[in-house]
Amino acid sequence: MRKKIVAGNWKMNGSNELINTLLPQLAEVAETLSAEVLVCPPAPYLVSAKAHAGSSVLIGAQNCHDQPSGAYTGEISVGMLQELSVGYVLIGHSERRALFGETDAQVAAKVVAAVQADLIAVLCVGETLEERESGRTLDVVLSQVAAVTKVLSVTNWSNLVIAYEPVWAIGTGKTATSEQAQAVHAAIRAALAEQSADAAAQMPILYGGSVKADNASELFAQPDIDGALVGGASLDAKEFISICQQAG
Ligand code: G2H
Repeated sequence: MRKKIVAGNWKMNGSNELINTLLPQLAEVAETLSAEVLVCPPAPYLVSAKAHAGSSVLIGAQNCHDQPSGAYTGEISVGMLQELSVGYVLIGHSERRALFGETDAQVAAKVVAAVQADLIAVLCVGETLEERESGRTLDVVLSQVAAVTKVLSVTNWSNLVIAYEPVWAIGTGKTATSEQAQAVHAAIRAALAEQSADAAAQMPILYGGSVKADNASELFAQPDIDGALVGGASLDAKEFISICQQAG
């Protein structure tokens, strides 16, 4: 039985005030849940987020570099995250891929670096509207997943979480129907099972893309949807807490 995970991706949003108010409220609720609750604020807030999150809310970064150190202005290494006891990192979010030109190869290198530093990598994959409408959803998504699984040994898959986020559903208010999402999640799990049935059965696969309090429970009821990666709705304490509670 896979544990549900609800992760909040604050993107380039947030403030000291949001850290100080939202996280303690969330921590109180998260203590009562069996689902894991993860919050990924912008990097400058990681330290204070850890301090306000208590032990019941996990804290993650939104990105990392694949190199351990060097002349990479503006970047963050996995060793730095490790030193801050930040245990999770989002990798390959569609905004990173589309706006910052991250390729499958770079995403895979980042995942390997994160896993080698014993972080949990949340690998984001998803198709654009054009790719969906031309019938290429599974080709695109499965090749994004394969770019990582071909370089990450199955013994390290326990440090991997996959987030399926159709690009056309991100921040648009359009959510994939629970059936559309389930179909892609099941296809991802089936593709993973070709390498290891056990590791595939244990892999958490989250759905992301305009998840809100009023569509979460239907998504969570699907057999291969193990939680959510939540953007906009994770900035509102009441809304995000409700999503976490629906995960159980
Ligand atoms: C997808 C999601 C969080 P939103 O990017 O990663 O954002 O819930 O705002 O669509």
